[in-house]
Amino acid sequence: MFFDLNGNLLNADDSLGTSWIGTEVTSYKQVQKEEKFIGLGEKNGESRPIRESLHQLEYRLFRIWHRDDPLYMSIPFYIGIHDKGAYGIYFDNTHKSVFNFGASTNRFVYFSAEDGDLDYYFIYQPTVAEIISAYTWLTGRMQLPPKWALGFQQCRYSYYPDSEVYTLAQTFRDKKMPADVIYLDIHHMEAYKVFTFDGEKFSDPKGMITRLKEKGFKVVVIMDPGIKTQQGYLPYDEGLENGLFVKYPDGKTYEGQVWPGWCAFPDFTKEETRSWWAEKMAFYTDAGVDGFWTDMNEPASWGQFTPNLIEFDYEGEKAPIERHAISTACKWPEVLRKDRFFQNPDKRPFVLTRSGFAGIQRFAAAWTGDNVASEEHMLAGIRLVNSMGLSGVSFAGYDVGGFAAEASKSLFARWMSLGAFAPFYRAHSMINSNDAEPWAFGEEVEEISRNYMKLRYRLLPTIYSKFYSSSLSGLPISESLAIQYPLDENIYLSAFQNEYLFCDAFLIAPVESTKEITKVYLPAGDWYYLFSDKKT
Ligand code: MIG
Repeated sequence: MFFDLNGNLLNADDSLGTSWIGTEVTSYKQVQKEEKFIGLGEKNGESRPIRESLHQLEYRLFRIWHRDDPLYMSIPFYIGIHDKGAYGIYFDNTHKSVFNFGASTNRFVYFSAEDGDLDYYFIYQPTVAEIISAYTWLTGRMQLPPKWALGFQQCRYSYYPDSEVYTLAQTFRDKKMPADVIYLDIHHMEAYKVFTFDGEKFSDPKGMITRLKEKGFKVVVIMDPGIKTQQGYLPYDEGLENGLFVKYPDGKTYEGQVWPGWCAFPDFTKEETRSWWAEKMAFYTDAGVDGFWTDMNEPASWGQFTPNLIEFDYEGEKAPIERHAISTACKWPEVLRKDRFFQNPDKRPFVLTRSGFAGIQRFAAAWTGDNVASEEHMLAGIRLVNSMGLSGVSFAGYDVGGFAAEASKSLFARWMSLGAFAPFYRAHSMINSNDAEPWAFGEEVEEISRNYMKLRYRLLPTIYSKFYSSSLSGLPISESLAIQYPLDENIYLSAFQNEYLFCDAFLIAPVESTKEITKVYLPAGDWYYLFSDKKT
């Protein structure tokens, strides 16, 4: 049982306490009166990424498993809120886990893992904000990213060849739309092989990046962890020769299929692999690449069912994938943070990741992965980002405009305006989809997009300051109202569940682009209209 200093009961085990069934370990907890549960990063347990309410964890079941899951980020941390106080629980176990907040039982809530230890941290602080701060004290905080990473970013699967990339950059400038970053998705590589550029599509990568820099753009490239098993391809030969790949217990290299075909997977739980990869990064930094986008790092492979018995070195201890699937999810982005491959040690790295575990915020920003161009996904993305913020990941965003399917004009315009109030502001779209740049939806949408992009840049001093304070406190930039108003029942109503605070200053009330009017809930405090300064 956990009490505060005044004797208020915060949390207690059910009489079943902790139990084992085989290797599976479970902790059963009582539920306090009217208790709400929030957190768990990006997980929501259902088909992605619809959440029913802000207290989405109630009555729901969540599985955490490091595979190519529909929601990629695994953060086993949640916060319980009731009228006697709030607390956080961080279940420090990387095995396949379940968090059951009352699905099919009215007796208790529980969390369990298939294997491993029952190590959990119970965090008590007087406020939800301080709980998050304490949790990030433990698991780490975002390092201040370079300022350009706070600007508008344009992505597509994929922009090529180089002439198309120039045109894209020039169009932003011609149209006076502020933007800082252009992404190169997987087609920049030759046959999807990491550490290569496709010589036909990009004959002079360094020259191209220099020219883009002259236009004020940074270039971020995608990196997939799979290394094509092709003799003569240096990264494969070196990895094989030096034993840097993940192996079966009999010492044979594990191979799975991804974009390049059959691949071997670097074992990032080995220092040798990490320094090897860091050295190889010179390939990109020499060409002038400024940031890296780690994808498919769950790790994903076709079939999505990596055999359980493959082994990771785990700093010499040897551990099966269930213990260290976080190798590629966390250790890999960590490699990219290392200053050693940046010629200029003062340069702040920018890494964007799809996958991660508790603590990933130290190494990378996160985006919510493949969403769909729909009103529901637009709003769900906001809740996911807010939920990641509750779980320590401050620098997060979603694919503005929707990755799969086609956005309507109104949806795209609304998404661009909401994205201006997301920590990470990037438009992205799927291969073979229509053009989805901010000017591709007609003049009116272009004008709306430009206005919000400009507003974003006007707010940059505020946003940058908030990033700085978040790097010190661990508190989110995009903030669920449950942090400041945990006992206000209204904020949990589904009508208001999408509202959030941005940079401590703005109350954002997202609404479907099909709606002309909506009810907004104003929590306690004085509120002013942004565009008129009038008090509400
Ligand atoms: O199997 O690199 O989520 O953003 O454009 C798809 C291609 C692989 C998934 C990422 C998406 C990216 C895409 N990638």
